[in-house]
Amino acid sequence: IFGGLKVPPGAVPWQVSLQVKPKNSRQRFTHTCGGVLIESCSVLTAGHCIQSMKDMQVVLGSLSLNDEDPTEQVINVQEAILHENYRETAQAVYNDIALLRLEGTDGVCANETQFVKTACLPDGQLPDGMECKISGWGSTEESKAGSNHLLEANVMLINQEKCAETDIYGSVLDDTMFCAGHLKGGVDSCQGDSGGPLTCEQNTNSVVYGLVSWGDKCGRKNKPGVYTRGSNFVRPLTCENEDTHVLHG
Ligand code: 4AZ
Repeated sequence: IFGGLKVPPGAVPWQVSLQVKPKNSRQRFTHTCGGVLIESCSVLTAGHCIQSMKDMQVVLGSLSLNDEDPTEQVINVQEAILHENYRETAQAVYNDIALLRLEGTDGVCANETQFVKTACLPDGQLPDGMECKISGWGSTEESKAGSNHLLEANVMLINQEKCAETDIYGSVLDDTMFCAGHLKGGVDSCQGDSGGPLTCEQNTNSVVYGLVSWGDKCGRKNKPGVYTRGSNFVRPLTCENEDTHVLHG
């Protein structure tokens, strides 16, 4: 995340670190992408994060990649399902979404805690200009490595016609994507944030409106982040994940 701040414990409990290692190798798992927990055994990520012939695991409930958080849950990926119309060109990535099925028993994979919760799925479009949140362990500058600590930033939903203007992204932009960020630059997602959440608050619930997908570098003027349009791919469901405050005394 370019221009972000550290995420406090439990503030983005649906954030996943998708980690891979070459199949059957003794190498360690390394962070490659973000993801979003949407059900106990289901994680959404970007299609371009799925590389074949790799062992994959997800880490949930973690803030720091280097240290082992006592709150973290590490779960193997059983299956990765890439969108059937996923397509990558030199200019853009289309239908950039994949579903990860996690290993578990009796439909329980991730255990819900204060630090691990599901995000809600979107049930339609949200207004241009709305402020939403992005998060991830990706680069903090174009030429820098990823962040050890999970970072977040606020971004604005950008009008689709505006973002398809020639000085921004032009006609490569389609309905499977939308732009968010700040046209003046400075706050953006970046390499290593891919697949992670763009959530917007709706009726006090956090809805995964987008997934970090692509962009022309990071944080540049008139080059906002491009996100996979979640509402294009899911059926709406009723969902709640708001903080419930237990009152004592
Ligand atoms: C990347 O390389 C990448 N500024 C991800 C997000 C953005 C740019 C690049 C958006 O994975």
